[in-house]
Amino acid sequence: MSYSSPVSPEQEEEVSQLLKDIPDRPYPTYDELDYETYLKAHLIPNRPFLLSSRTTSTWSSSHNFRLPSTEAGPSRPNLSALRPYAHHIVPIANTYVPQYSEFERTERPLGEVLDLWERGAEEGRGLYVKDWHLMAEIEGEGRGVEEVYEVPQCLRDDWLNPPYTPSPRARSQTLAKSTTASTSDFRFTYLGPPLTYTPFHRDVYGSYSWSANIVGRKIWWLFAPDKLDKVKDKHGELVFDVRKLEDEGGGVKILQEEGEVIFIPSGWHHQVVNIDFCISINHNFFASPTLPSIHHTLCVSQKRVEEAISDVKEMIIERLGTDTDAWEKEWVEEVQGLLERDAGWGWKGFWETVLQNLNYPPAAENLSPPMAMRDAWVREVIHLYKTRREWIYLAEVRRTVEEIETLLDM
Ligand SMILES: O=C(O)CCC(=O)C(=O)O
Ligand SMILES: [Fe+2]
Repeated sequence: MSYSSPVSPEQEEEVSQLLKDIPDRPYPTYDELDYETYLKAHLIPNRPFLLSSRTTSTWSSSHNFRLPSTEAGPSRPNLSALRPYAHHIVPIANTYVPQYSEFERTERPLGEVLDLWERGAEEGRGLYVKDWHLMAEIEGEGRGVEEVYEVPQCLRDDWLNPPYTPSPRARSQTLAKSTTASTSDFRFTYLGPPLTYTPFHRDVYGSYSWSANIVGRKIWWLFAPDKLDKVKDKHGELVFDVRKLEDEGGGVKILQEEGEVIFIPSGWHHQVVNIDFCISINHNFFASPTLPSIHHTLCVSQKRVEEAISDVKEMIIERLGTDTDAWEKEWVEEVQGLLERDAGWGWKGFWETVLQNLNYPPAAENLSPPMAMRDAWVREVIHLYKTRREWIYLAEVRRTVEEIETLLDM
């Protein structure tokens, strides 16, 4: 059985409206991108690009997950090819039920969602499987991710995810990373019917992301950090859906064709709508050129946490007084605990990730920035960190930073 399309005439109309007036792409699309161009024209200046479908044409998923379309155009999804993963418990957003600044979220076995889509059930129409850790699941089951994809060469210097290996990961390799934040896995798979979407957002930690369309096409709206003036509501808050705004908020609109990979710069807001039934794979990631902006994003997140719990600071001061610095140590630790829950990591995770990637560079030298440049970015963030009071009060983190300094001969 395959996907039976329950798209209503209204939805078809919506799709054709979305496809109207797609402007020319203001960013390059490469058949092949050498590392030097990637670094100098995109990573460092933080500029988007796309890779053509040539990049993904050799991926297993490009063959297995696609059923040829009846007409010229994008493929249909081969849902039967996803059955081997039916037992994975996957996060699902119901895009028909917005909730606060997200959608209603549930977790279900993938097989149940595939059933709904194959039956053409009404209930399945707005469901979007997102943030499914397919690669981690495959590796956890002792197989290699080559059964799905291959990370493009220039994107292998990835400091946030386990280093790319096509074949099954040796147990020792999985364990080596297990004490650091970089074990956290940001290799996601997304699948959903036409018009399911991801609301306007910026990616975790201020990371970059790349996203490959295995099946179907997506429309992206991209907003550079200095282009956010038209995407705020009357309270000054960022909107949920830029399609509701005049001129769609003035973002750069891009139609990403099947097979193409898009690169989203660090700190850029974006929104994504699936035009066809889509299966896509993305990585959130960063590398040494992004360290200063990741550092900055963590500082901003920390400030927000501090403001949210300023009453706790008063309570600590009341209890311990200000004669010694005991209150400040407790406050700094309290803030880190909440930061880890709120932002996903704190300074411990940040510096352990840096150390880990210096000790075990994830990509070959010719696919990474020159060592002197890498070290200069690391030095820059060490210098910034040393002006913070966490440098004084978080002793364990200080030892990690000192280990990094030794590595860099500082
Ligand atoms: O494809 C989607 O729905 C969202 C992808 C996304 O936000 C990303 O790759 O950063
Ligand atoms: Fe994103």
